[in-house]
Amino acid sequence: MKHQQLLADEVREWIDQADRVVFLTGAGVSAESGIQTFRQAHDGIWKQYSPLDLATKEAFLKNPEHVLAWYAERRAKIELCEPNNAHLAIADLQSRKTVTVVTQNVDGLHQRAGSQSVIELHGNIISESCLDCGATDHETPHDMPPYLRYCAFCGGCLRPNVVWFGESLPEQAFSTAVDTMRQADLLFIVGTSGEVYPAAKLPEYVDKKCCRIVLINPDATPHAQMADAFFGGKASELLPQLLGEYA
Ligand code: BJW
Ligand code: ZN
Repeated sequence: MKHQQLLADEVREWIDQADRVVFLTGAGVSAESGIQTFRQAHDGIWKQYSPLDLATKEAFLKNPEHVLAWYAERRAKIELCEPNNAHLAIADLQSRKTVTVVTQNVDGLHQRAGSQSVIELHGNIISESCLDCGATDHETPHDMPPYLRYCAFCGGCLRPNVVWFGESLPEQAFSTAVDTMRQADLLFIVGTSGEVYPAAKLPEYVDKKCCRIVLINPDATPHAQMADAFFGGKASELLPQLLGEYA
């Protein structure tokens, strides 16, 4: 097995050679900003709560106040968090490469770090959508009160603009993500357990003849099988080292 330093030099060469660099990111990229991941053994959200009680349409219809209160609390925490060096290193690479971020995160931290091309696969926790007509341009009060409010266009219930289990991903976002993968010269998979579909399937769309895949995660995930290089560690330490500017 290659020493991690040799491998890092090789990845830097891959970056130099690449035009289009794509990042598929998950909760781990925001972990060091203080945002809880979902599936980690000790402190993952789904170790504390059942996804069926909070992240499904059925849960929302059964007890909207409970679901809204949980989202209001998470949103308030996220607003206090700042992008970390992983988000910043990715944004910084834009000055040298065509960079697209395909993220499962709903926290908006890539955009706050300055990334300009961000595809949000699972929506955004800051906005709301209408359960009936899907409209997303609502005047959401800043503190997002945890009681039901209604759509100004059709009167339907407003809900967090995120993708719950059993719901389809936003069509446009997913098809753009597939195209982005197909055109990638280099793909970094960062901070995702690779357990949630269809997001986890996206790396399968890269052109394996010309696109290399680099995995960054403290643990080897199922994506390790298709990766050309695996770096076991934290995104906020590894990405600045690999991408250059923050070393
Ligand atoms: C670090 C780190 C550091 C820590 N640095 N790394 C095929 C097979 C099996 C099941 C399915 C399938 N296709 C569909 C399904 C069902 C389901 C699914 O995937 N279930 C599996 C869990 C079994 N998928 C869906 O339901 C999806 N919809 C769908 O398929 O629609 C079609 C359909 C329509 C109608 C009927 C049926 C199907 C929708 C999925 C929506 C996911 N939603 C959530 C919640 C979003 C809103 C919210 O935030 O409240 O999205 S769940 C949660 O998981 C969230 C995340 O985006 C997503 C992915 O999690 P992520 O980002 O990978 O986080 P973790 O916690 O899992 O991992 C963190 C990683 O970071 C770990 O690996 C750590 O090691 C690492 N890490 N610190 C770097 N410092
Ligand atoms: Zn509506």
